[in-house]
Amino acid sequence: MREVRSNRPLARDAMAYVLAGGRGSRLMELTDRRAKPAVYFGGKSRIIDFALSNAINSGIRRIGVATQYKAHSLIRHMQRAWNFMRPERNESFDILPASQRVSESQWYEGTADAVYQNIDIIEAHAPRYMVILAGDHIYKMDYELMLQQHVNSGADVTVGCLVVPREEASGFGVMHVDDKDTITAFVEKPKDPPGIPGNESMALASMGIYVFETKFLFEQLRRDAEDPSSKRDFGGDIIPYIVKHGKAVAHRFTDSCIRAAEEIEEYWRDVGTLDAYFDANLDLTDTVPKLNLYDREWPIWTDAVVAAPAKFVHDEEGRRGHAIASLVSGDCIVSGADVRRSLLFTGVKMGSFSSANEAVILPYCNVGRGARLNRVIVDSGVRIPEGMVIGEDPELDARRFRITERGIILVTRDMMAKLV
Ligand code: ADQ
Ligand code: ADP
Repeated sequence: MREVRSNRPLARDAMAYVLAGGRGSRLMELTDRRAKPAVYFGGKSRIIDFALSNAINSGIRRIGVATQYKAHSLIRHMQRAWNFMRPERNESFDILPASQRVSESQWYEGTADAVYQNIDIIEAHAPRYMVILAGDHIYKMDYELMLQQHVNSGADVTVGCLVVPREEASGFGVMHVDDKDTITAFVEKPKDPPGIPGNESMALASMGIYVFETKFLFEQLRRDAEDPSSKRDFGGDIIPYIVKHGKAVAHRFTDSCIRAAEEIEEYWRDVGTLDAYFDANLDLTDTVPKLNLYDREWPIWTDAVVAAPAKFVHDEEGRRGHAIASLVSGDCIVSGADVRRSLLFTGVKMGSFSSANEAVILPYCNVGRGARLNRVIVDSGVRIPEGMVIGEDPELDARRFRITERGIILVTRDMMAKLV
């Protein structure tokens, strides 16, 4: 086994490559006009900010982001928030839309193809290691630890993994490992996921994040591109091939917070459904939330919008505007309104006598006078008309808006436009 001796973090020799092309169709109309990584989360961020912040906080200074599906607001966000890299210090930030650079007939076919088609751009940055990431998960993780394990174990690929309940594992790549965490078997999204030997109710699941030496990754991508049976996918093709013909090692996820402050539990969320998205946002309103956004050791970077301070005022009849157990961003005005266990993203205006209870209200919404919102997600830019009540009559709500099995309601601009 080779030990790392240099003090220079391996992250400085690495490039993070974020896959941000997926649709995230289980988020329904929330991803009608934007890719899942562009969906807002946590009061002011977008989902992709978590993977990108992890990369920056880990010390990585070369980043590429592959986009495909409905990438407009994602690209605009990244141009605004993530353009602080300095080429003169060998730093870079490349947005890589599927632009048919290799073949005019092809978009990115699968996740491996989204890297393969940009090999020349990556080569120009000459990173020694590649950290391949998904752009659609909420978690805090130090990739330097994964890089160190990769070098020390002599693996061809290191795969980030989590322990999940077996009945939830069929949406993941599921693996078996030996006592040194070398992966001995890997199946992509099995219908009947194998459990962990000795702990059959749980399964070891891939997080869809991988570390490779760049040279080896390119060899694999070029080999895969010649294989007519391949779907050009990391989880479906590249990783199973290496497990069979080379050395793949599992890296067990540890929350960067746990190292920093011995915090409660490891936090990783897919937020792939409206219910999961709602719960993960609402969790943040707890007094001690599972995800700490106030951690100075591991800040979540995002677009520093120019916004006036949030303001709470009396309405004309002297009713106090207030918010309790809530996250309220800049440019919000709460005027004589009652806000509880809710998130008001940038620029939300709550009118007199209105109320929000367990509401996730995305940027630049206007909640009209006397409107009441209960257990609802309101998409960006929606104007809730005066007096409208949402979340008190499931039958009425189901006719007007999207309502989940658990009764969480989604309201979008398109749905509202159909009502008037
Ligand atoms: P999935 O979750 O199904 O499986 P996949 O659809 O392959 O993930 O997307 C992975 C990432 O790549 C996402 O961030 C997505 O946005 C992006 N993406 C998808 N298609 C793309 C394309 N054509 N171009 C660019 N980006 C694209 C994967 C692994 C599993 C693992 C789970 C963990 O295959 O083994 O368990 O992630 O969530
Ligand atoms: P996304 O919701 O993915 O960001 P848009 O960028 O189109 O998609 O923004 C959604 C809504 O927010 C639109 O109605 C837009 O007009 C509004 N909006 C965006 N930025 C501002 C701003 N600085 N001031 C006021 N409204 C804004």
